[in-house]
Parts: sequence; C-alpha cells; structure tokens
Amino acid sequence: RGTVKPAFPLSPRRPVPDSIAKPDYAFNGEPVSELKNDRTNKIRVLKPDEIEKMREVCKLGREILDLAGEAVKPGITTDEIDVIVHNASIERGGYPSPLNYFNYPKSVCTSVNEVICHGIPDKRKLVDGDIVNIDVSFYKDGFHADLNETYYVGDKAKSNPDLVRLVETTRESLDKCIEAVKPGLPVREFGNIIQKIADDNNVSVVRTYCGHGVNQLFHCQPEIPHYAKNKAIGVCTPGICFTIEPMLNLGSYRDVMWPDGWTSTTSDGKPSAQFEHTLLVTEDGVEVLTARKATSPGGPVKRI
Ligand code: EYF
Ligand code: CO
Ligand code: CO
Repeated sequence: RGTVKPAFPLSPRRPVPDSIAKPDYAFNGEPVSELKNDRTNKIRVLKPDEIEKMREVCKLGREILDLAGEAVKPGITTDEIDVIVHNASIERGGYPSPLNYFNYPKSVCTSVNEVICHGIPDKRKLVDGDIVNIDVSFYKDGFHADLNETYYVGDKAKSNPDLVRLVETTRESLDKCIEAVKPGLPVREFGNIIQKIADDNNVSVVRTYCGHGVNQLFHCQPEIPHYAKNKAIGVCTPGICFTIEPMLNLGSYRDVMWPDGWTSTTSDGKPSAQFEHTLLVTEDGVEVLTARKATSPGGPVKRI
C-alpha cells in the first residue's frame, strides 16, 4: 500500500574472512547461546573489562553507521549500503551482527519509508523525498553494538513537514529517554516517555518490536517496550547495557510482515521512523556508547 516493493534478486551472500571471530549463529543461523539464556530472567551486570569492550565495539559501530549515512543520496541502492557496512565491519576486525542471525541474509537492515524495521538491502535505488533507516550492529572481541538512525534522502524529504515531524519526534523521543536514565528507574518507564511525545505530535508507537539488552548476546534481557503502560521487568542498574529503539508511524501503529518473513511495514503504507542507541547505565546516569560525533552525518532538521 506504500512506496516500496522488493527489488530482487538479492546479491549473493557476502563472505567474512576466517580470521574474523564470529558469533555462534554465523555458522548455522541459530543463536544457541541467546536461546539458552532466554530461559533465565537475569539482566547481566558487566565487569569493568567487559564495559571497556562494549565502549570499543560501540565506538567502531558508530564509525560504520556514519560511513553508511554519508553515502545516503538519491540513486544509491540499499545493497550498495550493505557493501559499505559489510566491508567497514571487516576492515575494523569484526563481524556484521545481522548476517545469518536467524538466517537473516544481509549485513545491515535498511528500512525505507513505510518499512518499520528489518528491511533487506536490495536493488532499489533511494529517491529524493525518501527516508531511510540504517540499522548497524557490529560484533567484536565478544561483544555487540547496536545503533540506528533515520536519514532524509535529498532536499525533498527535508521540506516535507509531515516527514520532518515524524523523524524529529522519533529522534526527540529517544533523546528524552536517555535524559531520564539513572539507577533505580524501572525500564517500563521508557514507554511512558515515548508515548507522551508521540501523542503530543500526532504520531503512533509501534508495539511489536522492542529495545533489548545487548552485550555478549545480540539480544537479551531486559526487553524494552516503547509504548505506555507496559509491564516490562527490570530496573536500571550500573553496569547493564541495553538499547532503546523507538519506531514511530505517521498513521496507524499497526505493522504487517512482508511474505519474505523479515520486512515489517506499516499496515496503511504511511511512513515510519526509528532511532537506536546502545546505552550503559552508570552510577550517576548513563553513557551513550554509540553517541554521535561532531562529524556524524544526518542530525536534526528544523521543523517546518
Ligand atoms: C526471527 C530478525 C528476526 N533482529 C533485531 C533478525 O535489534 C535489532 N535491531 O536494532 C535487530 C536487528 C536484526 C534482527 C537483524 C536481523 N534480525 C529480523 C526479523 C524477524 C526475525 O524473526
Ligand atoms: Co539495531
Ligand atoms: Co536493536
């Protein structure tokens, strides 16, 4: 019902050199250690040396997302963005976490316009007036980073008031959550913060996909829903790492899955935006491990 359809065929699977250490699922698609861990309800508190490894992998993850973001222009295909992310991951001595995760076929998720998340890079060229979310996850030295941003494609997108309202509200909803992080805060509170900002700006909150713990495992406890009055379990505690990754829609909050089993889109074909950071809870607040740099591409646009 929207603007995007699959642009097949997908390019062949990109190889990762034997010299790069891989997560367990890289071989047969099954994240065995995650599935085992799911049976426990424990939120892992990282030791100082583990926190240092999270800092390093997240710094490199930011570099990779920025390289991809710099390439966003009318005419580039999302598969070409996948090449950039794949090669940048290997050049930094790590593994692109999405590749073969539950058999996911690519090294990054690229979600255009009405695609909410998990869009598969393909032959579609970006067009002036599109928005595209690039979701980079990166594994190195035993730890994962996970971050994403939504970018405007060309000047047409930046002069569309509804798109700017959607993208900037989504960005602000994540920023407000980050301001609230401190030891003792229940993780269920993030949904209340996001929903209030979404309601005030007449956009809706996707309910199907959540933020998550991230450390030696790509996905673990706590689960972080982005909608109000959720019943998520867990409290911010120094040494835990998790993502917050709100997905907001211009129209209905409802999502539908494409027949490919990966691509989630809005049910009404209207656009969706997302931002994500990996966060570390500290003794007195939060460290944004995937923080933007002064040189990072994209960034806020003034509302029209
Ligand atoms: C089993 C995938 C599995 N899942 C989550 C697997 O947290 C993420 N981004 O912030 C995230 C990224 C990826 C991911 C990349 C691949 N997957 C996707 C869709 C359905 C599904 O069902
Ligand atoms: Co992500
Ligand atoms: Co994530």
